[in-house]
Amino acid sequence: RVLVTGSLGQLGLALVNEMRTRYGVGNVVASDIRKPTAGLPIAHPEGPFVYADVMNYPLLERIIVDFQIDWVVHYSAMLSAVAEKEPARALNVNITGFQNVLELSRIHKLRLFCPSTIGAFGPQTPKINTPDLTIMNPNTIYGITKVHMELLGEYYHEKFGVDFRSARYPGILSVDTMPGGGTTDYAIDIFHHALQTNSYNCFLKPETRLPMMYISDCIEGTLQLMEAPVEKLTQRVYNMAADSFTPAELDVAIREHYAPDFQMNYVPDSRQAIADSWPASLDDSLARRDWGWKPQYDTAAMVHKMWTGIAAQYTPRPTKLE
Ligand code: VAH
Repeated sequence: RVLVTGSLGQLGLALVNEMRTRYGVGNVVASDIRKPTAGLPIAHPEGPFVYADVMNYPLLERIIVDFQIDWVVHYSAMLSAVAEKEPARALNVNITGFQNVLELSRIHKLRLFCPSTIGAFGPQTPKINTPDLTIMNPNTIYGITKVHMELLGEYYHEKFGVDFRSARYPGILSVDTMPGGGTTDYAIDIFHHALQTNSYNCFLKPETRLPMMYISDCIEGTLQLMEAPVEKLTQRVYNMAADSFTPAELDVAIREHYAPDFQMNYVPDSRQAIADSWPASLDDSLARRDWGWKPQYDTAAMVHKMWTGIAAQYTPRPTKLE
């Protein structure tokens, strides 16, 4: 069975829904520090859910033993922008939470996937086609905790044989699930604002180029890496990319194809410095070579998927004729 922490987040909801479809509803145990409220897009609400704080080591071990878990996907984390606002809590959740899951993976011989991020790179990292192995030096709490995660996961693999796997995610665009306090959230917010008010105050500068990916590519790639035969993996942590775009390019795409009088304003805030420390594009050739990574959505396809998917949410359903 698989345990997914952070299962009610932007990515967790999509991963649990897809895993339950593929592996069987009862074989995917969802957990989160939040409660599964009505309105969340939970495709299989009858599936097992356990309210758990990743800081609670004994409770995590209880879940692993009672549910006979053999894979863990550790999605619990505080993302870049929120982690800068609450550093102490972010260190607890992102570092102690991961260490709990990693130690339990060692003791109970679990396969463990924990996502890293483009946020693990820093201002000195080469920005174009950033390779898997390069200067890291992130200057955000989030990035520091994710480099810690990568290094400790690799150490546990080398020293104790833990089957640890990780992929550095770009910003992820999704229609049905909302982002959780990151710097790339503008790329989702823009569609909701454009469709509600035909305008958007973007918190990043127009030319801020960041690697981005559509959520179904992210979930598909994550499952490919999780299911890959271990002998195919030449490393523990892989870059994973699809395309890169800027707020200005989104603005043009929306006005050209969907809303000609859409009004984009630029009001950069503290997230600009975070975005400026990240790469503009990634080299993910090793993921493509080792475990067959192949994204389906480029920027135009992502924009189309986001606009049509989110527009459907704002189109008032025809009221039933009395
Ligand atoms: C964030 N969406 O912005 C997350 C992600 C690549 C960025 O880690 O913090």
